[in-house]
Amino acid sequence: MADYVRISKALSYWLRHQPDAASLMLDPQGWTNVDDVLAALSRNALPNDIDTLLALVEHSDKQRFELSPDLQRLRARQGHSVAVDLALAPTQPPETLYHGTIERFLAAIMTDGLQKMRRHHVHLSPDVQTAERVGARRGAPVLLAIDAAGMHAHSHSFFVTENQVWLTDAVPPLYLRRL
Ligand code: HQG
Repeated sequence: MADYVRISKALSYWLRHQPDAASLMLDPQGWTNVDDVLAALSRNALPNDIDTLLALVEHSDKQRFELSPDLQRLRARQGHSVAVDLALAPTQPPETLYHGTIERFLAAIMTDGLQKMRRHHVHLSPDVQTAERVGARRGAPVLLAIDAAGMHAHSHSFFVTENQVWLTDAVPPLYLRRL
């Protein structure tokens, strides 16, 4: 299990932020070659057999990674800082979405709204429990409810990834409510 976490952290870094660090090339949709990934894992003294990689992709708690149907290519489903076009279609969001953060960021968020910071989108969760886990990565979680229906009615676009992360460009303070 510890191996899975180490591989997952390495893959997140390479496939979202620094493909160069592992001599990987991402195509415009963020895909890279599975054989190149295995070679990079090997160079970093990480488990590098295809079965381990398949199991990691399949069992990753958050379904962070996606394999092509022919198992030749791998990509991160979201969370990139390098330029990629995930080719997601705009989708009508549920009435309410959630965001988990921490107290320290709250004043800025209530003034400036939720900003994408270093990612390509603001990441929102469909349920409170997930938002709580996201916030808890940084400390005691503070939960925000987002009036997604209201935003959508005012022409804000939403996208949803296959692992149910909702993405939007920014959330103005008007649509935010602390829970
Ligand atoms: C905060 C993980 C000050 C925001 C998670 C957050 C998620 C502001 C931080 C996914 C702000 C950005 C995304 C403002 C937003 N002023 N702070 N105006 N607007 N913030 O990591 O949502 O493990 O980029 O509240 O599970 O925490 O990567 O976003 O605390 O699904 O697969 O700025 O990342 O998934 O942090 O997390 P992040 P996030 P993975």
